[in-house]
Amino acid sequence: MPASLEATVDEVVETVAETAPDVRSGLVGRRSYRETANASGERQLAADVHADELFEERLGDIDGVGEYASEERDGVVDVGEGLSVAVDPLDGSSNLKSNNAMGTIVAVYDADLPARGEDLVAAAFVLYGPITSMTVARDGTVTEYEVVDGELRETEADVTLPEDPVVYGFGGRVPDWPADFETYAREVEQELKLRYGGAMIADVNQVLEYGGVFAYPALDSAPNGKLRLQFEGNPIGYIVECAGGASSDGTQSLLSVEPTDDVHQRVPLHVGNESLVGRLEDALD
Ligand code: P6P
Repeated sequence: MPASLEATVDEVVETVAETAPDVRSGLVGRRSYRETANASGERQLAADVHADELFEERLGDIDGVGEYASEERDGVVDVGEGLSVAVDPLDGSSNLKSNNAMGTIVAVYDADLPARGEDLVAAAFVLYGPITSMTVARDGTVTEYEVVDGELRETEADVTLPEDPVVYGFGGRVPDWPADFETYAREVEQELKLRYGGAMIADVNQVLEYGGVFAYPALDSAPNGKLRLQFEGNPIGYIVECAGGASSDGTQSLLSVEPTDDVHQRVPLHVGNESLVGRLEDALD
């Protein structure tokens, strides 16, 4: 990657880390729903909007960032020239009312939005767990940090999925699963331990730590699933693939999915150990 792009990616990563403590402290007192809904028709918490405003202001100020988009905004915001940043400011924000883990997802594309996952130059997530951590994928490797006073402290270099899978987590309601996915799920639940908490970042981090599979599949009621390609599918697929795992929309890597002109395009999302994702694709054949 050219030095200028590397420098911009460095600044995006540092800005997200600096902003994470403000997002976390801003959760207090912002657990109420607003009258508004986001472009995906989901109710917005005050915390969703607060986090989005912080990221738009600070990421949009970076020289070398040209576009900003987020799950909480209808369209793409032109903020200058350069890389495009797509953000899920508070992934799993419905967990705020029950005081459970949530995250922030950031995708950095060297292309205008909506972009293909193959145009990613970096992706990261912040996990607001007992500890605020940040996981960053760039140049084919994944690094985990603790975020301390907005500073990154490396805790694990070259994060790689363990070979022997341990956990699984599948979204959607069982009666809404297509029959072929349900058959696959019934096999996996005989082999692994259930870890599903309602915030993808926390569940995917279990897969990165212990090995396994996370999916929010196509549903009978929602053939394209629930999660968004630009803000969730591409960055999480990129991170898991950089960690030696696999991603799929059911037939191909999430990074190969053809984007439509809808920045909020949904995609069935499956990520985890290659063996488990391969079995899933065979099951959906
Ligand atoms: P459900 C959170 O709203 C989210 O976008 C993901 O973080 C999470 O995996 C999923 O939706 C949870 O959806 O249907 O289980 O509430």
